[in-house]
Amino acid sequence: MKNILKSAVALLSVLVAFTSCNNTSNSNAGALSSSAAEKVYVNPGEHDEFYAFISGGFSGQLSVYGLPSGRLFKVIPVFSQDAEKAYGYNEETKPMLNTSHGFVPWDDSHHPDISQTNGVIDGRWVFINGNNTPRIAKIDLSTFETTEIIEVPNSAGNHSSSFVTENTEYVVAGTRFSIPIPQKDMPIKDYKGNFKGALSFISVDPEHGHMDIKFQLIMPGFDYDLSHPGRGKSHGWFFFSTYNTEEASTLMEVNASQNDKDFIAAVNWKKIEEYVNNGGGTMMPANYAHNVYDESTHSATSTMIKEVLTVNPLDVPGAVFLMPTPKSPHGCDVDPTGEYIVGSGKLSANLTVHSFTKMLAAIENESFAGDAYGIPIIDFEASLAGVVEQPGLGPLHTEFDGKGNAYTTFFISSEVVKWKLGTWEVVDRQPCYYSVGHLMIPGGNSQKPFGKYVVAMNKITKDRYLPTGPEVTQSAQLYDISGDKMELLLDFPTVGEPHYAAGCPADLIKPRSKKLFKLEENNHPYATKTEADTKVVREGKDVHIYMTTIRSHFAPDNIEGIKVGDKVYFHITNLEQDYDVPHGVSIIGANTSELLIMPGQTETFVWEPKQVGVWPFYCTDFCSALHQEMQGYVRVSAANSSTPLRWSLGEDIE
Ligand code: RUQ
Ligand code: CUA
Repeated sequence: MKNILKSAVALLSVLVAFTSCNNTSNSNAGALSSSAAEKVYVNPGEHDEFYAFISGGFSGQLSVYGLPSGRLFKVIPVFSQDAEKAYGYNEETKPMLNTSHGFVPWDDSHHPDISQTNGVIDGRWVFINGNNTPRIAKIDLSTFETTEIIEVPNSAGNHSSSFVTENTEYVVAGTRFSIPIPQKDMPIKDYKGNFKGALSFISVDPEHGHMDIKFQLIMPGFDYDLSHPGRGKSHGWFFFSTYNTEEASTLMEVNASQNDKDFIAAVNWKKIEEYVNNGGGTMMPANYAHNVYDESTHSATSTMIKEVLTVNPLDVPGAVFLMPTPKSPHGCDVDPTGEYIVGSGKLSANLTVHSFTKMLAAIENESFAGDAYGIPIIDFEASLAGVVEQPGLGPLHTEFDGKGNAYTTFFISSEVVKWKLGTWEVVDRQPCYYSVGHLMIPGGNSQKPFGKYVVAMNKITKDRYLPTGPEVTQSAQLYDISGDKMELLLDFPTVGEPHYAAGCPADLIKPRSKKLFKLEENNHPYATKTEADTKVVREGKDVHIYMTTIRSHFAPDNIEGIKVGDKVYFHITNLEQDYDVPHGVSIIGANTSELLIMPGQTETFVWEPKQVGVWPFYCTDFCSALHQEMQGYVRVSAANSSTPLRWSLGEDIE
């Protein structure tokens, strides 16, 4: 035990030493050529060539940037409440954040992935995982809004997620932490052999994108870290990196770093799908939320689902295999041809690359080196395609340019290293500032990457920006990879931790981007489609205000007869039918956020007035030259008063 501790401390101090030495050597900062500036400069009024969807990490959101400029366009609220957009605050979107643990207004979002058709990104949806309270979200890229969130049962730390198969048949979510399945009260020390890890295959309806958990593969109690789908020749398979194959449950930095090799699990999901379609698997009681936002009612609903189909890997022989991979592999990346599976052993000196073809041959020849809980372990040499020797320290993630090159990030030596698939030779390296995690090449997770730029997403910024107190901005860096040598072009700050990103050519999304919601298609139960239909309705202590907005007034704008103790619902429909004319609204003392209502949309907030008086409300979004006139009053009387309920616009309430 003492020895283990000692070696852990030694290892840690090496890691710390590397990190800090890198962070103080700011060697080539400011050494950019003027051509670098030209390469990222987008003329005022012109558009960027690529969209980059960068996750916010612990902000729980997804932000949209342009490349090469690094300009921020939008923060899309996904797992966290956003007062600016009323997401998770208005009545319509609160159900999006419902879970089996109740309303959960935050999460840690890591890996966005864009939907694909025939192995090529199609720009329809982005999927992203919530780690902490396991969820997968879908964002519609015609509205840039979160339209669906499904909770993942039997999971904890939904980290090896959310990656899509070649035709978006599935978005896959693997658990980082193994847990008792089903959950129960038991001693932690009995982890080994008893805790399990669920790998969830969530089907995606090809038309509407509706998500549904098709099955969960219940695997041994390892930690499932990252994953990627097979593509091309390996379509039908999915690969998951694992660590803690030791199945330790305490002092993991030491105890989960004992084994010389952990595994990349190879899952033939086509085979399991067939098994399940033929009635295989065990239906298990569960309780998880499925939240869907309906664009026509502009409202979300949350449904609790009570069972989930589980599959024991031993029941589907030939479907699951383990490929030994040195030293706690983190990234598990598949090249555009589908032949190579790159395992980034965090504590390994080398990068291990497996061959899909050799893996199949090894399975055929039964070149196995034992098993883990009955799952065959493929002989290490049998699936090995090659090794990139000593490329750097602390490899994490790899992306591909589609021209036979791979780019791997190294956290400890703080660099991106370019190497060649097949010959495994390192051909270039560029420093990152600092401690890079993921990197992203637009389309890099598909058969067709757009190998012009790579974005490096860093964990530490230190001296790169003006100081802003103890917390320095988070940041990403853009490199030109169109030539033989990578060239650093740009640093740009990000919202939240730029954990990972997905990118695609702007032309894929731009033409389909929605400009407004058609008023005649608004099916919100409290929609008001003309000013003539506006009204105020009392139902006991609940008061429903059917209000409209159009430049530059609210209808009605004077309301009387509200009483202390009422619960007042402002249902506001924006009658505008022009691009880019939202109106906002809030009222003094409201315990919720503003509303920001898009043209043709209806949204609702609740106000519980606590004081007698005449209280103003106003438009919060500068919408016209007379925006400042866009205001109104609500008269609040005592609970026992007899002030009649009346409302008006353009005339006095008599
Ligand atoms: S993991 S920095 Cu959350 Cu994406 Cu490798
Ligand atoms: Cu409407 Cu400002």
